[in-house]
Amino acid sequence: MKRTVLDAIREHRLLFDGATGTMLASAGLLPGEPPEVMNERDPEAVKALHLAYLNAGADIIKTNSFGISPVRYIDWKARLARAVEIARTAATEYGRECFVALDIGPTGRMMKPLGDMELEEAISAFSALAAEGERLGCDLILIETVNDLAEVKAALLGAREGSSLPVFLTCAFGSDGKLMTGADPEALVAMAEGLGACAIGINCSVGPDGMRDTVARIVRAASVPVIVNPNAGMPRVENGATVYDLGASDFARAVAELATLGATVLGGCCGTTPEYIRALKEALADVPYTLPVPKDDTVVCSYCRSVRIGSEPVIVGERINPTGKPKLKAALREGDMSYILSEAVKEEQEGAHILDVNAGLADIDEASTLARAIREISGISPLPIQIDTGCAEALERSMRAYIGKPVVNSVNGTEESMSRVFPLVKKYGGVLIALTMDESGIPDNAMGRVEIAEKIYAEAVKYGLQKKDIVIDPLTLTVASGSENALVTLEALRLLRERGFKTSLGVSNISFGLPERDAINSAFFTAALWAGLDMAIINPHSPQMMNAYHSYLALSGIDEGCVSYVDSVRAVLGAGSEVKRVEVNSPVGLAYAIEKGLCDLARSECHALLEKTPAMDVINGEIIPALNRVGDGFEKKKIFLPTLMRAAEAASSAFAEIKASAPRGVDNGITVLLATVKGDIHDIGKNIVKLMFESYGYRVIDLGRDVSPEKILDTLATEHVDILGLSALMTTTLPAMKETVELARAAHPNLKIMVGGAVLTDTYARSIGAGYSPDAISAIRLAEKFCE
Ligand code: B1M
Repeated sequence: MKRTVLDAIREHRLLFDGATGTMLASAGLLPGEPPEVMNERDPEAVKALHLAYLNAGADIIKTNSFGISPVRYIDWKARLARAVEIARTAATEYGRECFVALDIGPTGRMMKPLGDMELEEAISAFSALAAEGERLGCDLILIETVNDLAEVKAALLGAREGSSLPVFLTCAFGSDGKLMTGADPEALVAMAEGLGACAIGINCSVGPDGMRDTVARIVRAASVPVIVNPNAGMPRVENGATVYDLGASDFARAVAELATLGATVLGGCCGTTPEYIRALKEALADVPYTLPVPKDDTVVCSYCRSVRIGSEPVIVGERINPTGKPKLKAALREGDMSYILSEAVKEEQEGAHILDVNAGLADIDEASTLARAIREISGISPLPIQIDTGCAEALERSMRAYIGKPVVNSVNGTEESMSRVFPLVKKYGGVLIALTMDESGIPDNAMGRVEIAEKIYAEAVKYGLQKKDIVIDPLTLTVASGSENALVTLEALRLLRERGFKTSLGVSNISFGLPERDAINSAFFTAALWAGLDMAIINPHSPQMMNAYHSYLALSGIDEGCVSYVDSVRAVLGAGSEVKRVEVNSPVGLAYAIEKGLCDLARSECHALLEKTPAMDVINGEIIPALNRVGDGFEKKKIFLPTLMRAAEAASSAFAEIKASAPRGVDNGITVLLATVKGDIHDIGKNIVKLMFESYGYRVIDLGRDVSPEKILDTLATEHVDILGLSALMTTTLPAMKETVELARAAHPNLKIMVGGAVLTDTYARSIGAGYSPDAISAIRLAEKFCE
């Protein structure tokens, strides 16, 4: 029987082939054409390329199908069949052991919330491709060049649902070592391994030299083989053609160095040729082959942040749980996400590392409420989520939709619970909290709880789960109902730690039914931390709890130089034993709401402000500075695209309030045509300028954003326009502005033209023959001057 690619990998290093698109260009692929057209136009050329790579030393060839997808082509099945047939024929002609990888690229559409692609739509597309690839005889699936963690999830889930082939994954990391949506290598590995990827790595991007750190981090995190398929250096455009600076031998030397870090499957991407793969094979001859070492790290992640459990204790915020919280209950019943979102933001500010989310109310649809709450919270908070539910449907829906690797709260030692929860964790990935109770209840002694932990673990292994993905909660019973209760839990923590388990506790249960709960909670919390607690589910708004936490970090030597302790000091003792809060980042205000992406809060704060502040002051004093701070954070890679988008949405919500309250001026008979130029989707500034024009009595024709010069010229031809106003926010869209101004000027020599937007200067505006206004009010002044 033929060996599988996974058998082969266990025995020797495997090489992928190199570029397809850049190679096919020399065989007749025209600029701008997708490489898959060559499967129809010249199948022999594609087969010759596969054979050239195999003869150069490649063990795995990629089908020429990167762009083939149900999302792009109605006849995708026929196209895919052609691509696979050519690769299979080449493999047969080659005659020696080699593997055909079904090459799957991104769908080409952005996933929600960055674009309009629903997760389920993407999953079905990937699933259909994988099923067809398996049917056509591929040996493995390679998902490559994906740079959004949401698409990685859709692709892996789809590939696993559609086929039983081994799934390999390579992502296009930026030079900052992150995916476009902010995921670091640890987050990618955590999520992808959880979703069953058999090998994980990096392709395309910055060339082998710029990948070193990212590869080292993937190798440190991954238990599965690591793949490295780089470009032949950073692409550059020279005389209209894309060129790559690394020659074959330099490329081979650089990739061989990455092999010494522990990468096991190597090959090339754009700009590499069979010569590069041959050189790589030679360069690797002396590099010893090592298989990946299984890692013991317990890691969860959100779309952009990973959290390691076990190195130092982590805080799980418990506030988004309706038990005993009437306001949250009301918010869940009414679907009021703004309250839930502000709680999430506050917990993050207070120092939580993970957010527990529970929507368990008897009289609501828990499955859809929980999934919605998790989706919305993930949109504004970078913290990983702990999905807290006892409802099977709610758990599956939330795990399926969550972009990242969640904590799953919880399973217990009953047959019913384990058989319900383990398959879901195996399918979707997650770190599971296991409660030490079973059909006989909660043992009253520490050893009894440890035995249940061992039983749960033994059963989990049967489902293919690993110890690192199970965190044991030895349970906290209130000390009010049994004087031994705290001691039993603390002893269980110690015993569990000795047996190599990571642990979690819902700490506040210890004080149930007692007054001054924080006093008992914080004392117990400290003791639990010293007993080895890894994950504490607590109320991060409690200064006593957070002080206990930071004191522990300082006293245990984790917080070197007490830096985090000093930073965290936020509570001072007042008269008697009363603890007074010193507010940090008070969670109010329009600017705050925009920066945190809280749309409802932005709207209500803006509404309140407008009662006492002129609209222009609200815009200039709150909205623009907040957006500038967000833009700054984005530029410095402190925040990522989804957060930027949420902030923009919140700013637009505020702006809608301003618009609704703005009086329309008396018609002055002058018409302004406004547009944001082609390629640019920033329109908040343009909308402010529009509002200003309207309130001064101008008639405005607003063509919106990303507007082509042709559309502007058509409108100028059909409408009477006195002033053309163009906006652009990016250096990359300045050429479109120049082109539009030149065409408009040529067609209408007397037209008044003004331009604006953050990247523009007076000098640039003048150089393209337009007037410049730095802000909305100066746009009015300039228009007045134009019309004098
Ligand atoms: Co993006 N974005 N963004 N963005 N975004 C910038 C512009 C950026 C500077 C952020 C950064 O990196 N620091 C950067 C551009 C870098 C550059 O080229 N130099 C950037 C980038 C890179 C991007 C993406 C490429 C990110 C990505 O996908 N990787 C992407 C671009 C997609 C595209 O356009 N093809 C992108 C996307 C987005 C969002 C969709 C998330 C969102 C826009 C939502 C929307 O507009 N509906 C967004 C936002 C919000 C910003 C920042 C944070 C804020 C822009 C803004 O609204 N400012 C921005 C950083 C920043 O500027 N600080 C940034 C407030 C607004 C009132 O100011 O538009 O300047 P402004 O308008 C002022 C004046 O300039 C003037 O009056 C207004 C009021 O005073 N004015 C005119 C404007 N137009 C005028 C026209 C006139 C007269 C005056 O006459 C006609």
